[in-house]
Amino acid sequence: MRTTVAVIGAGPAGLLLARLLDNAGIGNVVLESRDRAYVEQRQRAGILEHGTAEALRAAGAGERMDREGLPHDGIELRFDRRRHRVDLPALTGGKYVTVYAQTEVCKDLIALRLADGGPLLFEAEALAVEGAETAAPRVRYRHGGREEVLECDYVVGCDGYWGVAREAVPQALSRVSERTYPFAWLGILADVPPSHDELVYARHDRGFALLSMRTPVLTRAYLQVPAGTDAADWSDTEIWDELDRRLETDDPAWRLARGPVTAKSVTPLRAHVHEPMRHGRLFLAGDAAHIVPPTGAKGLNLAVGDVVTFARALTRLRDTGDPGLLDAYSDTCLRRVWQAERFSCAMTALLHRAPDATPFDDRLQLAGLDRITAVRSAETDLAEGYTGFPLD
Ligand code: FAS
Ligand code: PHB
Repeated sequence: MRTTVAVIGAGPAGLLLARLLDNAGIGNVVLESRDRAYVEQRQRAGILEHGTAEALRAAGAGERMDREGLPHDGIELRFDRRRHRVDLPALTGGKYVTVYAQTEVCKDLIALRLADGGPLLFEAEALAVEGAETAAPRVRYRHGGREEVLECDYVVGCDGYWGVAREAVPQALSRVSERTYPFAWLGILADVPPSHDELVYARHDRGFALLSMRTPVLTRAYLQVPAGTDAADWSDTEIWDELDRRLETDDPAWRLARGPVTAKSVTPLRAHVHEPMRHGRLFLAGDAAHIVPPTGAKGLNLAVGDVVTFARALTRLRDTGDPGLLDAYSDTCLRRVWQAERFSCAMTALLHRAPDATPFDDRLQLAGLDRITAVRSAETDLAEGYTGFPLD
């Protein structure tokens, strides 16, 4: 098989890239190792930045998002029994975020792709990227029990952290920066309307808690737990009791609504950046190149930023012969990636309690939060980080 762009992975990065290339009239084939059902139900991100929602609309993939997604103009910071609302549009010149789950973004893009008849091969596992340093790279993959080769001009590795694309960048040319945290997130889905109409980020001496949602009747919530925690060690009642403790407030109107927990999982917290994000005709996008701690809700949004940058650059080369944007792909994306790492790590440090935290550390965190509530420039910095860094 032959195409212009081989896209490895049908997560949000690979699927949106395929859509953008289709819209630009650039041939592409998507290889995805799992089946459709798995990709469409894999619970991950839930918050779309302002720029991500605009990119989905511009790609003609925003119709259901605008119909069913929940626009949010604010988030709440909860600490020391206090509640503080951060008014996002007021601090960012009108930007807001949208609650619309990654599962739904993937469902929409897959439906569009299959409706257009574009090649999207499920249960097609890429085995290796070959010839990235040549003008004719190829992807060796297994599909239907047979080994195949996809010839192309460019390969974009959108195959996540555990994918194969990154392996094609020689170690001698790679620089990896990473941080692992001694804690993780215990996440639940629960069949109960969210107890608040915006996300609540709580800092507490017992650890971080996040009250999020998927729909007006589906709550998503997270608790900071020690790294290596087994979700099965937490009963549903223990989870709700702990959420209640960490979300405590002096506001008599507050009450945490409990309901049946339908999913429970533990996600380790870590940060990882692989540089460069390009090696010859191979480009890395999304989790294949970078992981951020989820505290800043940046993972999915960074993946979108990478593929918007790639599609724009390849279209420019095709239309004008100018390789400038493509040659700048890695630097352009890494500048945004490091801002997202800075923001996500700062949010993680501000809101999570380290196992060896001292009373002095606790006071520093509370002072940091107090400053955000009292100083507009500090609050603006958080709001700008949360609503998203420019895609160009
Ligand atoms: P993805 O990992 O989504 O997609 C990669 C795709 O490539 C997958 O479909 C995989 O099956 C496929 N693939 C892998 N190897 C392949 C091969 N050899 N051949 C073919 N296909 C291959 N972000 C948040 O903002 N909030 C959250 O709550 C949150 N929770 C998360 C929980 C987990 C467990 C993880 C891992 C991430 C979470 N994230 C969260 C971040 C998440 O949203 C990612 O940033 C996002 O999925 C990145 O999208 P992609 O880069 O497309 O990678
Ligand atoms: C989520 O809803 O999954 C979510 C929201 C905000 C975050 C992280 C995860 O910061």
